[in-house]
Amino acid sequence: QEYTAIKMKVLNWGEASKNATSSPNWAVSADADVYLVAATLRPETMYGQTNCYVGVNIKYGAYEATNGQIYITTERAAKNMAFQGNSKIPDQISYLGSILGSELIGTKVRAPNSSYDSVYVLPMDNVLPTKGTGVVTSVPSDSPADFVALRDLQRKPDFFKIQSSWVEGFVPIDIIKSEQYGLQTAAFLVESLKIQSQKDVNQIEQAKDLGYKDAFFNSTMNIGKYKGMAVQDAKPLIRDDMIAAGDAFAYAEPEGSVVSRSG
Ligand code: ZZB
Repeated sequence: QEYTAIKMKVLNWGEASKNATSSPNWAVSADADVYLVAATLRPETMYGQTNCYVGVNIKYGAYEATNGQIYITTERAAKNMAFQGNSKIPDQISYLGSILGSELIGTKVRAPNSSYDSVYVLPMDNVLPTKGTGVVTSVPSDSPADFVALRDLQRKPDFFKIQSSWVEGFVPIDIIKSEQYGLQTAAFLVESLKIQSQKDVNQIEQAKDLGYKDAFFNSTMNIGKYKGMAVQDAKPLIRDDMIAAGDAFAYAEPEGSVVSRSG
């Protein structure tokens, strides 16, 4: 599986990271260049990022990349990156310390290409530790899972132990135009499949499949440099632009290494 790894630079560490028992010294040193790295199959949707998701119980690590920057991912992803030439120590992880997902909540990061200057790290139930980097960037306009998770957080901030200011005002953006679903594909699919919450994992999976197909075959860009172009054609161009800008890098996952919900 060929992903695009999106570099979300840490702008401000949240309170939870400071109180962490495992409080890592790499995070405390103010001028460290630290990024949460999110794996995506949809680089063309980065204009619509409103937040970033982690799993609260997932253990993340900080790893030094070839370029000296610090990447936060799961250990599994760091190993894959090392084999793909993206570790300070060739072919081996360059481990600096660990941090729990719950300790990342409330941290403010830069989401490259997004219309929002900075976004918050938030909890999502369905983040798989065995897929991608364990960090998911959220595009609620086009990803049903992201839409539903953000809506849950906006409805019940206290239940999810987040501050409402981390989700208030983060409105899904019209980034892609679908012939069938309009400018808000995720909302359309969530509504028509009657998805209530993050717990409806099977319907979310179904909505995702419909969303992928429609975006690839029947949609055009509604924003950015390639506005008006078919998504299918814009996708590799936007990916290349982001890599050239230093906002992303290629990340591949060996076939069969991913434990998916659908088996
Ligand atoms: C941004 C995005 C925008 C995504 C979109 C999808 C969509 P798949 O399809 O099952 O192979 N993702 C990445 N890592 C994880 C993880 N560890 N746990 C849970 N979800 C994860 O999965 C690839 C997609 O699942 C990725 O692409 C990411 O969300 C998420 F508009 O990134 B995507 C219709 C889908 N639209």
